[in-house]
Amino acid sequence: MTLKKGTTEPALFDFFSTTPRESVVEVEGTVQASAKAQRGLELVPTRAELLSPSEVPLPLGVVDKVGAELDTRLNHRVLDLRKPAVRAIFELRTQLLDGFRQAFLARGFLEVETPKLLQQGAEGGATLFPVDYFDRRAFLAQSPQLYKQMLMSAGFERVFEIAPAFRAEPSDTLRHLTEFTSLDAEVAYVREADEIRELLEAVVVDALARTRARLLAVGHPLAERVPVAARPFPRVPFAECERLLGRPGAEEDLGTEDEKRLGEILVERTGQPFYFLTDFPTAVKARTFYARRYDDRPGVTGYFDLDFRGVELASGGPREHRLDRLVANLRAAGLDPADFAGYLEAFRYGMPPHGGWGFGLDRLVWLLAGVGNIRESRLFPRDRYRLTP
Ligand code: AMO
Repeated sequence: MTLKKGTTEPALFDFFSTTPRESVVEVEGTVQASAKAQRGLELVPTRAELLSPSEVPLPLGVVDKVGAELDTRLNHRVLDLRKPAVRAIFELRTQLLDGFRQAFLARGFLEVETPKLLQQGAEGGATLFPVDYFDRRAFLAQSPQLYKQMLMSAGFERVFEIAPAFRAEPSDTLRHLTEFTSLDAEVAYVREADEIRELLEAVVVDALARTRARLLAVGHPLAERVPVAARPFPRVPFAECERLLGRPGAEEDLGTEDEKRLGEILVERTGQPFYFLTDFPTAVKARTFYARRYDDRPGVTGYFDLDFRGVELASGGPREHRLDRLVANLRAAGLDPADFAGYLEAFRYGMPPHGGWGFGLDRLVWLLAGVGNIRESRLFPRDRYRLTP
């Protein structure tokens, strides 16, 4: 907008010099070409109206270059979201969501929405949020795991879901939230892990290509950060990971630090940002009762993780579709099959072999946007300490 003392009508000049920053105004005027203006156009106002004033002082600068602490930014998130660089993260997120949805639909998947209020959890007790459900206790879904598997028995051969997942995750890390968006997929008639991995990498490559193309088309500042991923992604067996970490045969699950170190080694070695960690040992997946066990390969499952530069983005694998084995796995994990009656029923009337994965959208947005913390990938993040705004 062009305001020049002497040339702008005095009342308008006063209006703009006294209206506090960040107020909402309606302005009419003439648009003119201008070499000086950022977008090559300027507005010479003829009328202005204050629609909603902003209070002063602002708790958080919107146009100032000085960065505020993340906590301050999240406490006053609507002001923070007004910054173009912050908004850009959500433009990226929008395109990624659409890219994934299109990639699934192009492959014949049906989009499903499974319940988030559950009688029992999917992934074991520790990270469940209990809620009062009239005179009973219910839990918030940690994952659509049980339902996406049940749908395989319904004859829905390829399903995907984009929905919130809730985890009472006490750890205060850069990569954990208590509410995150999970992109889940499940497909019938797959037996081997590689069939699932091939589908996952195809979906990821396709979703990223769509996202990148859309962002490039509008000259978006984050477009170039979306990688052009090449298939196949490298596959590194778990036993090899343990050798690289200097603890061969330990059969311990990978922690955050292990994933980071592996990321440094593997990205350097393969030149690829995405890679699979494959063949998780049965001992590591002992609690993952729904993971298929192979009679001819007793020590390993087909379970895998998909990592991006040292951060786990997804995990999945072939499921146990044989009812007797599933019940045995539940018992071995210390769970009572009676608590899973609704789930187990789906295995009693014909269940095809199946498999799938869960993919954390927020982690991908966080890493692609190049921001410091996963909290910045959500509009109003939830963590161990934050329940508001
Ligand atoms: P898992 O527990 O590995 O697998 O979760 C799948 C993916 O979800 C993301 N994720 C998280 N993101 C942010 N904050 C969290 N607290 C958090 N927890 C998990 C990660 C992770 O890779 N049912 C299985 C999937 C399957 O087998 O299909 C599951 O939920 O990116």
